[in-house]
Amino acid sequence: MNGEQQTLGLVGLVGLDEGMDEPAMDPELGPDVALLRGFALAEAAAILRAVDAVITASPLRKLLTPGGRRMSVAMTNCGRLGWTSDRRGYRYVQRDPAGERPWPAMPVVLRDLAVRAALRAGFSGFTPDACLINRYDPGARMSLHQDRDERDLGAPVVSLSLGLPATFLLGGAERSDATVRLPLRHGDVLVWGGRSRLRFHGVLPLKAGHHPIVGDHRLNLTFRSAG
Ligand code: MD6
Ligand code: FE
Repeated sequence: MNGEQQTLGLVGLVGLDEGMDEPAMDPELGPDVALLRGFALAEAAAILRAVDAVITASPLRKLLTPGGRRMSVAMTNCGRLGWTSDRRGYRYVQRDPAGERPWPAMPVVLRDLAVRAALRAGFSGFTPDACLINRYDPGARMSLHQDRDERDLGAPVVSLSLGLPATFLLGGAERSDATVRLPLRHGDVLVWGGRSRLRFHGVLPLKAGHHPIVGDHRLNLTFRSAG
């Protein structure tokens, strides 16, 4: 655990206006979760250029689960570590298994956004070393899971949504716990950690549509301190 990583216990839905007197709280989200609506809108164009460069260097691919099923979401990474999956399991690796070269460096515009979002949500000292890039085409989904492959579970996960909207399911500590449905739209950033770090979550099948900047899919970037 990283002792510097601390949560101030800020909860809920924080609006666009940095000068707001009090953040709009949403008790539905639970402790140590913040949904920063539109947080990335101002930098969206620069972020998308950076993502394109990463995808050119380390192309998106649909990974195999340890159980042998092909994931519907296409993935790649940037940063010192990248998340991957195959018959041997889920893990973080320093090299892209497709080509055995290091993952592309994490672009400063991405890292900076993640650090500012974490701070805004009450997590100081966030030092992401991994950024997983997910592309959802229509019908792609992510079943309920916990994020527990990271070494430092004291650090939050910062999740940026771009392009088509999706419905995010936020559950509890047990797979069978009830879930709340959160619509995630272009530019939204979801931050969670602390008491919510190991909650189950997933994404419903993406509805077809067209986004004027991103096109016919959704991109999701998750930043973590993995190693
Ligand atoms: C997604 N996100 O939004 C998938 N995990 O496409 C995740 O699995 C996720 O958004 C941990 C924290 C935030 C997330
Ligand atoms: Fe996750």
